[in-house]
Amino acid sequence: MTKEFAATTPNTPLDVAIIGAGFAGMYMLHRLRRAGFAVRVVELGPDVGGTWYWNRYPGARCDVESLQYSYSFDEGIQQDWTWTERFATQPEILRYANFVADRLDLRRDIQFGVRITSGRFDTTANQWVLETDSGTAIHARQVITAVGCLSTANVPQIAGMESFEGQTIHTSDWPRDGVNLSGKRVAIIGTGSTAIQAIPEIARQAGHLTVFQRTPNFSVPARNAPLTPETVDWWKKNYPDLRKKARETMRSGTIYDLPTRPAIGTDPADVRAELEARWQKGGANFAYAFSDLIFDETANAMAAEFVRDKIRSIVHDPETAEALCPKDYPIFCKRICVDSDYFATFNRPNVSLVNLRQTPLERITSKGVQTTDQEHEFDVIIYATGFDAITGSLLRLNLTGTQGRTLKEKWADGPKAYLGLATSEFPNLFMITGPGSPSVLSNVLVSIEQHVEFLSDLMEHIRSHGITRIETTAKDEEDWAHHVTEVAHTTLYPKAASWYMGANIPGKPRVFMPYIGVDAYRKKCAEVAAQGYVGFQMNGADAVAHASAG
Ligand code: NA7
Repeated sequence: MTKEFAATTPNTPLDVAIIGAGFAGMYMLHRLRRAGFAVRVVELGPDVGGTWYWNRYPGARCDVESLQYSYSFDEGIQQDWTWTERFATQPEILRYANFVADRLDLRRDIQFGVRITSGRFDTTANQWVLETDSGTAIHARQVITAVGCLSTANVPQIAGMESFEGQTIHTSDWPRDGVNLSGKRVAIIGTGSTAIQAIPEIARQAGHLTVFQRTPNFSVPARNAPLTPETVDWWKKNYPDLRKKARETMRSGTIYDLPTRPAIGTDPADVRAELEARWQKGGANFAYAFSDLIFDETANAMAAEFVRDKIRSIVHDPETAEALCPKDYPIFCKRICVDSDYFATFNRPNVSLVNLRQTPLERITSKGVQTTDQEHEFDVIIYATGFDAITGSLLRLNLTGTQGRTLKEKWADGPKAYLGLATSEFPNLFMITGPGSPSVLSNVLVSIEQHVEFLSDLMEHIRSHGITRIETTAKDEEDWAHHVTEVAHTTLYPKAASWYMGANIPGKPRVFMPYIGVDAYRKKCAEVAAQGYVGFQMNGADAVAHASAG
């Protein structure tokens, strides 16, 4: 039964409206409610879970180990939930989200099935007015977006798409009742992490699976396995230290076996032995084999060649193997994929690869996919074409700031946000895992907790000082954006045309969006808070003067 929510009005606004009920929105709600704020979450979907609610494609899993991809803020939750596999499946993660929502009784303050269609900041009342598709506006003093970084699908514009007479599915909007692929002729377009997880599973179900690949990806084996009770117990017992280590000392917010030496200067045989050991161990730990892999092109090339050799040794058909080998960008500069049997799947008789570099995709027909050399006929076409990452879901909110510009207009040349948390002209608006924060280059649960805790402290600060309007400055966000770019350019990341750069969306500005370094970022935020939230200008009853970070 849908709960009725009290109307908000300019005279009875919420203290805080949160947009999104994924892991970020859930924890933000819990923190603010506990601190006594009048708060409500508005969520488009019918239940909690965010990306894990929607991404139900076969094989969907988290590529961060489950014992680390979970909340740490509540010892009871941490101890009472038990993960079953090294890398959790989507259904298990969604069960976890529901477990937390039940335990903290979150749903009573979540309005489900409502889309924010637009929003504007009322400069007289110093509050946001969010318009919804239900026709009822939501008034709130502060708005916090928790819309996720990978939640607006990239549906490519391919001629003839609407003419296909079979079933069309995007992996991020997989039908909740599942899809019977048994015996069917199935196409999958895309070979990013999603497809790399889905392809082995779909190949087991489909009559025939044809993979349309434009750019091959680097992938390492997950070596997924059930967790033993001993492993789980050890983690639970040591959680306080382990969580602290992940938060404060790891670039990614995930505990990996950190490198002890650079690849350059190490005997090549030792380099290969170390890479082999990590390949056998499985997971993204592979990326941390040497300290210079992400900084030095020669070192990086050694790891890339190691993976290409693995592909060549796994895939029987030499032409297919070569087509699956990424060659034109450094390894680790697009998200490293973590798979279960991906490359071996191409040895199956019911799987074929179409190399779109050789025979480009021309259009979708009523029967299937037309490439430059032939028409391929299908019953189902699956688009595993990714997301309008990091900014897509923020821009879709259609928010207008104090200068009459929408966020999309303001960010026409790329997003600029102070600490990835706030942007000038948009007072009283904060973003969890926004552009310029570690977001997708981190264990996102760790980043979410850090943002939520920073923002709840900030909300308490402004409440106690009677602040009614808080806004960052153009200079502070400019300086931060410059710093984000500067840090990125100390690495090889910008050398790949990745979705970190916006390169997967035609017309999207090419700006490196995530901040590299969970540990450094956390320190910076703590300093900002300790200095009275330097970089934010605040006005209100106390008229507290806050200096600019510049
Ligand atoms: P990705 O990593 O963006 O992958 C999308 C794939 O779709 C990629 O192989 C693209 O090829 C391909 N693509 C996109 N548009 C087209 C068109 N028009 N024609 C052919 N192929 C196309 O998205 P994922 O969902 O796999 O992963 C995103 C993240 O979600 C992942 O890292 C996890 O963190 C969760 P391209 O490389 O552009 O040539």
